[in-house]
Amino acid sequence: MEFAAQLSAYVERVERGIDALVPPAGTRPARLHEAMRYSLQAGGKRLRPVLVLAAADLFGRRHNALPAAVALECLHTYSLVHDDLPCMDNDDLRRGRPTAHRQFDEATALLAGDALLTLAFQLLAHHYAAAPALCAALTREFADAAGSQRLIGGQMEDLLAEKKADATAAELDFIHLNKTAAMITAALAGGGLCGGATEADLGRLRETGRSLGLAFQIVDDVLDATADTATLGKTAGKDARAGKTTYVRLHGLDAARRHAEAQTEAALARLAALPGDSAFLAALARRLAARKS
Ligand code: GRG
Repeated sequence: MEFAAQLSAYVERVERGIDALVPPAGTRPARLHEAMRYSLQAGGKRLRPVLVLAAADLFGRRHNALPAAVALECLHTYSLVHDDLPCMDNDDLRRGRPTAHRQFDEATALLAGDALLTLAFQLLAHHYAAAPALCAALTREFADAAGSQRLIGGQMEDLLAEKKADATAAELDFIHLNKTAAMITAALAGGGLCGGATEADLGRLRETGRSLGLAFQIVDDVLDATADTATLGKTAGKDARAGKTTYVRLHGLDAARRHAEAQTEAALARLAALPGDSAFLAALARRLAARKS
């Protein structure tokens, strides 16, 4: 199948999975479930759940990877909802729509984020109960990636770095590896776990996720500096206005672009060492490097 058709087939599977596995908007308390669905179903690239499904397919899909894919999108969306709150990034626009606290109110957005985080682990517990070893491995992979030493730790250091005149390149790497690459790594490893990957291949998937995640974040920094708000669907130019240390600020636009290319090449080399047909994942990595939003 051609790349674009394969990507939309994966995205459609994810959309159907979200609709089926997340409580309906009318579920009591309706305002909370409406807010959860509002943020989840606002669009978004669905990068992480697509990576889960595509990584599982590399290994012949021993277990249905869809609940894991939806769980990871719930975790990612919770982090966006909380990141947008007034006490963090205080943003008005996300995925081309008003942020959750603008559409509802701050308390509802906070609770919707909490509920999405919890729902991720409910989905794992309920849908992989018949495969306890897989259930434990997925829980460990996702909890480690989203925890205090990875996603939340990266966010904490990001907030601390905003208060400093200049963060160092090493501090910036810590932030990007944890705030961005951890969830992308968890997506590939989670898919590998569902597909029945060996430990060696799980290691290769995690290395791929590290490079892909770094490339993704550097491109994000470049887009923040060069694209407009309408194209991005979120406020553009925020990093520079906030005086934030980014790859672009530390190294300049050209070097940032070269660095993203080098990380993409590293990801492609690691993908090539995996069994199965990794052509879709390789094409996705190239698309991410060239993306405009
Ligand atoms: C609140 C614990 C906590 C963490 C927040 C997600 C996040 C961490 C911050 C948002 C800002 C940011 C630049 C995060 C890095 C990861 C990233 C680029 C997220 C956006 O992911 P996309 O572009 O979003 O895949 P869509 O909307 O397409 O899913």
